[in-house]
Amino acid sequence: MTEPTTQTDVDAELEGLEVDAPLVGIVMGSKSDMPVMEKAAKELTDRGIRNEIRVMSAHRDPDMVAEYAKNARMRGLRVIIAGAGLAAALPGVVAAHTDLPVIGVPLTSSMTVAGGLDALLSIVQMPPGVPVATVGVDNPKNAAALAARILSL
Ligand code: RP5
Repeated sequence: MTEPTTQTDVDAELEGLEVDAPLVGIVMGSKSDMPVMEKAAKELTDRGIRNEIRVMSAHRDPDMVAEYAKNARMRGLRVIIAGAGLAAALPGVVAAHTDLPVIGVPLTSSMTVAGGLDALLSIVQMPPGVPVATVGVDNPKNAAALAARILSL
């Protein structure tokens, strides 16, 4: 690729970048969450919405989560879907580091208590001023549908 030399060239370059940039970031706390969370990616892709999917744990990779969330808006993301089980801090920590809308997906896992109520309460009970929109347990498809509605605003 040659260096752009005029404003028109620069605009064309930026437009090209935007075309390829994902609009929705999907993150989850563990590889073990992937079989459920990839349904959000499928739903978005079926709707023609560009997305990316990443594994990062609020507890095991806190620096990675902070960096991802802080850079999200600059990278062109407009909504972040975050799924986690157990003490599901990931959606809240992402919301603490970005002003983009964050949709939390409570997940069941091998050590789940009360059918995912542990993760549900961890995600939905955010302090005032740091909201996470929360969908039902193991329901990433609804998170994708909500992301689509937010993008349509
Ligand atoms: C959470 O702990 C993850 O989101 C996952 O749902 C659960 C179990 O993680 P693994 O032990 O399978 O990595 O942080």
